[in-house]
Amino acid sequence: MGLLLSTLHQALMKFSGYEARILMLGLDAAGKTTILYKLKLNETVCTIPTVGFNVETVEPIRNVKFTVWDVGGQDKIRALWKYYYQNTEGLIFVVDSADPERFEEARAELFAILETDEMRGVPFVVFANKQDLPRAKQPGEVCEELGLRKIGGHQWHVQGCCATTGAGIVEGLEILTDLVKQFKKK
Ligand SMILES: Nc1nc2c(ncn2[C@@H]2O[C@H](COP(=O)(O)OP(=O)(O)OP(=O)(O)O)[C@@H](O)[C@H]2O)c(=O)[nH]1
Ligand SMILES: [Mg+2]
Repeated sequence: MGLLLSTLHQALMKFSGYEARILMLGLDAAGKTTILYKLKLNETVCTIPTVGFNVETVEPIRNVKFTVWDVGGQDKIRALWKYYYQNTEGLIFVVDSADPERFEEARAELFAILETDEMRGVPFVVFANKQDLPRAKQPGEVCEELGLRKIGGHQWHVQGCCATTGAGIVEGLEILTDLVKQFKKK
């Protein structure tokens, strides 16, 4: 019975299209892998810089099953990001809110992603991560520094979060889910 229900559930999810491919990008050490495994395992894992990618399917959020691709953000491997754009339905862009010296670099990378054909119209959530650190900038300030209001053609939201405690992550993804649903309807 359990198996039947789970098969039915999977079929329904497929039928209703309630699955989404989510890409998670951001500069190195922003906290992407920490976010991914907080979501997947509800644990704060000890990370090393990602060379390549991690991919996990996480528990459905508002009925949408997310497959999250977390791609390494070190300068030398950012050229590989473009190979993950195809079929992306939502973007998570993670920023270290306590590293304002790199906001400009983060802004340039985000704008470059959003300008590509494959990412046209894809909604995104900026996670203003590391809000636990004393010098972290507020999400509003991160929004200003990233020039998000200048971006047209994409629905977006800025969410303050702390990957190590998990605060704010589900809230941000609930909003991304709503944006992805609207995007998929189009
Ligand atoms: N204080 C604090 N540290 C965090 C937070 N999130 C991540 N970190 C730390 O930041 C460091 C980098 O985190 P990662 O998750 O490996 O960063 P990443 O974005 O995956 O980095 P790359 O794989 O190199 O692209 C680790 O030491 C984490 O423990 C947070 O919310 N608060
Ligand atoms: Mg990583």
